[in-house]
Amino acid sequence: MTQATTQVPRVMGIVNVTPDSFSDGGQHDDPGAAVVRARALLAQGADILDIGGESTRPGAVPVPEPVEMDRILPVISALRSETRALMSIDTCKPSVARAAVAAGADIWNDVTALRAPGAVDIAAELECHVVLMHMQGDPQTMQQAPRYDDVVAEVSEFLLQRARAAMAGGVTRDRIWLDPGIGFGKTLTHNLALLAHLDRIVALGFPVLLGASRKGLIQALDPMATAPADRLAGSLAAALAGAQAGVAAVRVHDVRETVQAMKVWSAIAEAGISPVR
Ligand code: HH2
Repeated sequence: MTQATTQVPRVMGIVNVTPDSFSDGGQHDDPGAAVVRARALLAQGADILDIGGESTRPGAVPVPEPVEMDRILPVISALRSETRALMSIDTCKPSVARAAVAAGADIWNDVTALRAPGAVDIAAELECHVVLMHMQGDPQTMQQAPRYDDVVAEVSEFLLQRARAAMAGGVTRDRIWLDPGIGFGKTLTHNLALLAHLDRIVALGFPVLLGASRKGLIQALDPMATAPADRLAGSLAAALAGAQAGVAAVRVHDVRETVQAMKVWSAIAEAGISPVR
């Protein structure tokens, strides 16, 4: 196995402060439990914590803004007082992003790629990093009949357009991350095509975030994996495909195992480019 660089993807640990997330909904849905979970992920080696108060799983019902704020703000404030680790807020609501950044978040992770009214202006004003993710449709309907002529080309074009819109609105280029949105309005075939051609998303010239952890595509390939917690091996396989393609970060539930997989992957990659003496 050889590759031009051995950039090791950073590991973003997922902290869902939600009762209904597809994988861990209800496990950390009070702020105290979420802070305990976040500390554990940092101890396991997470570089970034992604804190979310609204599920985006297929069929998820939108959460009112005050509820989302009550879930995430105490978690971000508590963590900011004790860690310098990067924190992202997983929200599509500009008002929630604004409050989260005021409480200490560094990154706005937006699965709608700043398409809400006023979102680009607020992102520019906040001067935070932004993750622009591709999604076809919305969470309530996105898995009903996703269609593309060329999924890799269309996702790439969308991401580039959103990056241009963000830059035109004042978000600086160095603050923009892209994400192909695995599982967001995509069939198994679409997800696999994107995973196989991640290098084309990386080639757009922005850091890429990959989120495949415990997602439905793993169960589609391994029907025994009905429980999301039983999708660790498939999640690692997808994360390693991302590492090989040069993604900047992977968004995962299983931080310790992912950190270990990345250590082994990067050691092998280093050995492949170092002279053997
Ligand atoms: N996936 C989920 C949520 N947010 N953000 C980015 N940038 N990329 C992703 O792939 C992504 C995301 C869905 O996963 P999860 O948070 O575990 O579930 P839920 O949305 O049900 O809370």
